[in-house]
Amino acid sequence: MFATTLSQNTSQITSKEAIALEDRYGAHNYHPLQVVLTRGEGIHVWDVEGKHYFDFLAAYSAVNQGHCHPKIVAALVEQAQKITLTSRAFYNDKLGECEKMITEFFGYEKVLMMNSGAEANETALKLARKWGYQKKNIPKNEAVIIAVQGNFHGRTMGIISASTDVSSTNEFGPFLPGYDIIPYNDLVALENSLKNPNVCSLWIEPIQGEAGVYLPTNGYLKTAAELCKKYNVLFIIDEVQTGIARTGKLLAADYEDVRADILILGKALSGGVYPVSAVFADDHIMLCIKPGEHGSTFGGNPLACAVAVAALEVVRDENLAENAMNMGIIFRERMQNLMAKYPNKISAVRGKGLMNAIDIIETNGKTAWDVCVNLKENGLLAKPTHGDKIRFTPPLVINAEQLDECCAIIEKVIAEF
Ligand code: IF1
Repeated sequence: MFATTLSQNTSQITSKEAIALEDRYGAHNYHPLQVVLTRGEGIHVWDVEGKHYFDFLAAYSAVNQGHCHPKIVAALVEQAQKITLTSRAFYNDKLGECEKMITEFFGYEKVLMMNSGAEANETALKLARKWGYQKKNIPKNEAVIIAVQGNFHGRTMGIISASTDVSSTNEFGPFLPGYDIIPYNDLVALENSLKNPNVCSLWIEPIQGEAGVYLPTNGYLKTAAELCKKYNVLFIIDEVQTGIARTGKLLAADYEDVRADILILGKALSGGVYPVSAVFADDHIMLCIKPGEHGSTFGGNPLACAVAVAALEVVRDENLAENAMNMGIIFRERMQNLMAKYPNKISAVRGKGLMNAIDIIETNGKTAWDVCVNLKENGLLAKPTHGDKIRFTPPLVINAEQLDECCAIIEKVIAEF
């Protein structure tokens, strides 16, 4: 049993004080669970009173390598004492080496490094439009991007312009034109939309994370890729949440041997240590953007590069995809048994690798939120999404013994629910 509490309150502030400060001085753009974290290590986090929790969110799958992974932190610290930011007005000794390593890691000719997942998605959309005008001869300003219902790609204006989630769009209009939004996992609707010669790209998540871990039918990605090829349309796959070993393969698209024309990564590309995102494509696409046409102050900075290389080396050296695959099988079996035992409390179990979710049936006014509060009281942190779904995405370094302990906590809380 891991040491469950830190010996003393290592922080100078109480939970109550920290929450009050955020309430008074911070925007109210989140509704966090009432827990104030001060330390993380692997799958473990502690609050300011020293209470231990298993982290089953991993910062929405940004901490796949575990909190404060020593190799990644060492890379950060070492680089931080040399040079952190040169801007792209000059070269530096880290970017080229990082670009070589990560393009070989994912099998692309080129990469454009950004910071947040949203920025990488915006970059991919701009790149696809450029390609559409230069290579598909789409009339200027007529390019159309196919998005799908239930998507989540970030919070910027260009991205929410394609959102079907009212909490992402309400009172943020007017929106960017040039999207055709079709149902997810619907190949008939997709082919109809692709027939429009002004379509430059299809843009989807291989599993819809925010929507509640929705997996498309087996073969959807493969056929979508074939249809994109047939209609000369770029296939953009957003693996910000599903990528980097989360689903049991390096990329979720690997399950169907699909290679995106434009691949988007973020989150765990840095192991949660620093904001790093990236857009991958081959030369005939990537070189449509010329010098001075796109950029970012921090994009591809030396610190980000040092961290990204270390973070990917950890994924490779610690076989995190294989572990996610194996632990995920155990986890879903435990959840399916739990659902069989309490069919009036859990209505669905979904997922791949260590990207899983359960649907909670509201009981006596108790919701998924209440389950997460009880999980917290029992030492496990998870967050509901869209009301009745609870996403379970622990760091991919979790071992069988820890997983058993965490499943026992979930089973206890559901039994008492
Ligand atoms: C929030 C959600 C998850 C993403 C995919 C791009 C981005 C995300 C597939 C943008 C980001 C984060 C954002 C964060 C919570 C979290 C989230 F609930 F919002 F949707 F994971 F499901 N593509 N997802 O999942 O990356 O700009 O944030 O670096 O906004 O509350 P980002």
